[in-house]
Amino acid sequence: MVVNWFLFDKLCGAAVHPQVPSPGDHTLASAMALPANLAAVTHLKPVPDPKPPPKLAERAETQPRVAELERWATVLRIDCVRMLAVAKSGHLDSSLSAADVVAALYYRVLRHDPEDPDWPSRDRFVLCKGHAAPIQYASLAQHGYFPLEDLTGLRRIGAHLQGHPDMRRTPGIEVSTGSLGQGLSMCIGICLALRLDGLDGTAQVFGLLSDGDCQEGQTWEAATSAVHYRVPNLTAIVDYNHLQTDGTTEEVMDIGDVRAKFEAFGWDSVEIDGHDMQQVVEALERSRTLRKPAAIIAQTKKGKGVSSMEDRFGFHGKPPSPEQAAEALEELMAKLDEQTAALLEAGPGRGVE
Ligand SMILES: Cc1ncc(C[n+]2csc(CCOP(=O)(O)OP(=O)(O)O)c2C)c(N)n1
Ligand SMILES: [Mg+2]
Repeated sequence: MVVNWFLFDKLCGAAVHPQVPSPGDHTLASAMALPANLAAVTHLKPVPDPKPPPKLAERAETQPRVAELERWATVLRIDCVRMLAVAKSGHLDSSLSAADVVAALYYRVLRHDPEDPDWPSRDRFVLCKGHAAPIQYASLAQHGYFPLEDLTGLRRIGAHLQGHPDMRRTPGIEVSTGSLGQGLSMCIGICLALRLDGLDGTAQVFGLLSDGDCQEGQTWEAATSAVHYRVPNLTAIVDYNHLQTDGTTEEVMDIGDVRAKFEAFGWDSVEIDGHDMQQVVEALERSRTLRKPAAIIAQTKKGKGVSSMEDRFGFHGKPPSPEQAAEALEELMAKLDEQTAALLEAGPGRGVE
């Protein structure tokens, strides 16, 4: 492999763009006053988003708009590219595929409090497709569960951000995952534990599964048990991107009409476009009002947001080269500029859409 060290040094060594505020500037007003052009930020050091995530109480009062969530999904995608380019290892396209669902959850739907991570009544999020850990790490860091700088330690020996989520190491991780097929069973275990604590009426458990999870028999055993035990507080989201390590899901092991399968198992089951934020938010919020297990089949594209990678086979588990990272960041930064400009134009009002 030919490495463009000049470009790499440039990416890693460039100074923070002067227009990016310091962490102390975390106010909505400063975010709204920020010039839209952030395109010059092309280094690999994560920077705090000038528009910080709303706190739990704020989200309950005035929920973030769809356009805000779309912008935060881009922020998370940018973090993922940076992390993977530094680590030179990990699952980028798998993380990008899930970015919209994860942004909708952490920035709006989940009742979670980074200032009180062990709050008993919190909602639980389980990343069943644990290999997409970077997208969850980015979200946790942006919410202050741990310093943003830690993202650059992804996959380093001894670092707390390992290749797959580890509940013993990383604040905000509920369950250690990575072995495909086990996540939904763990979600049901959490639901049953919440019932014993009298919390299943308030705390919702959200599990994010992949195509590979749905190829595992254990997932369908879990689907049976969720109905058998009348679990009222479970939402399973399938990040159905139709691509895997060795080819399309249809070639590897076709899982067919996953929506119909969950329905046949007795679940409420809907199918959505997993990159349409309005649909994502509506489906997630609706699911918590149902008092039965709910499946959301999110049709997605692996690598979403990075054109060279989007919906293309061959990127699974491969980190971007310095050149690919630079190109991806340029595209995502342009998107972020566009989304920031649109929000500035729309004004600071926040409301439910
Ligand atoms: C039980 C099990 N077998 C194999 C693996 C190795 N593995 C990691 S990711 C992956 C395939 C990923 O494809 P998919 O499930 O569609 O996830 P995507 O990244 O597309 O969301 C495999 C086989 C694993 N993590 N667990
Ligand atoms: Mg897949």
